[in-house]
Amino acid sequence: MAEIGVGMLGYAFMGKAHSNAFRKLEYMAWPPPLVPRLVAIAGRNQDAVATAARRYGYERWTTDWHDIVTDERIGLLDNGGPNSLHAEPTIAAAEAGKHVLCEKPLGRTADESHEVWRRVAATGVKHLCGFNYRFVPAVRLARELIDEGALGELRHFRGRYLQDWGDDPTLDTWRFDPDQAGSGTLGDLGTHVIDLARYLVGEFSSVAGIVKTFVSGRRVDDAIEAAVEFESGAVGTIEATRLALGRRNAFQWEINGSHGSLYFDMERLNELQVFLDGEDRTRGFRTVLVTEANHPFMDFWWPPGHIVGWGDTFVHEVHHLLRSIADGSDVAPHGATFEDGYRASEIGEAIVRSSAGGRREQLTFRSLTDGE
Ligand code: SOE
Repeated sequence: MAEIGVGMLGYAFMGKAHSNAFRKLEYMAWPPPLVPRLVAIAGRNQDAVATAARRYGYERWTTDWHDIVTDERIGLLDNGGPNSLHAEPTIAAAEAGKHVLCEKPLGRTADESHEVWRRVAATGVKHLCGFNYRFVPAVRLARELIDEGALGELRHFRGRYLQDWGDDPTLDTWRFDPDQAGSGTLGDLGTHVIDLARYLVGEFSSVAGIVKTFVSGRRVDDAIEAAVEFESGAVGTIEATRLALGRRNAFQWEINGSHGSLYFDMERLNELQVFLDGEDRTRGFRTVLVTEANHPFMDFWWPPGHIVGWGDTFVHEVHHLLRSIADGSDVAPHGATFEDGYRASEIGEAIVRSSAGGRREQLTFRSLTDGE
């Protein structure tokens, strides 16, 4: 089997989730489209990155990401670093001929995200932006049901990503530093909701939003709320906060169509709530446990009812990218490309403009040639 050398930037939360995914897919998706070889991991703290190399099984470690860009044994850069380290290493790796996976948000601003998309697309390498929630089995099933027309014409999307760890004013994290993060909850959680709405419903046409900071002295947003319209005519709401006390990782969404509805909650990620027309309306939603043999991604795992976990969505995600690299198939529509990463940033910034200006913002998206 062909191999691909992996260079990882970052050893913290995403470094752990992605390293686990590369190791696991080799034996769980047998045979793998490519055998991932963990060649090098880069991080700023020498002790931490050396420990991560030993822990996850990288052949070597470095405190300088340029070493990954110049290493000929590496065919794929996986960038799980802080947002301020997304653009430069990703562009450099692509321009050195390496395929790239970059965590969300693609950039700290729409300008930066557009620049990454434009420069990387010009190189012809495969690119995927780490919107891993597209790779939840229940989400892929929802997309299949929608594509089959089971819900009919989509009318509403309501999505919210609720966490509560942001309530600690003493917490010291790059996610609260506007220079490193770009934005706060908007880029961290809001982009997940925006991307999932784009994946399941379609392109946004306008937003009317409120961006809020509650914690005094905090220099990034704590919460975003937006009423949105889609090009299809559907309407909806987007919400994201890291101050929803009691909500640990509640990414919840609901879609209402002319023939049915779907509801999902990340804290119950193996379940999809389904209501389809023609059913007895007194029965309401029914719970589908998305673990049947004919359900998405289940060929990776276990017999029906033996559920999967949050980390396994990254196994599905990196498998999708490795297969695109191996057989030349497109990352889109099921994987988020850097265009999706850029558009999520553009929509997020429209919410910020709407909040500042107190008016609804119509969406316009830049093309690949804008800004050349
Ligand atoms: C923190 O809010 C975080 O780790 C996000 O950065 C991830 O994208 C999300 O999947 C889980 O929560």
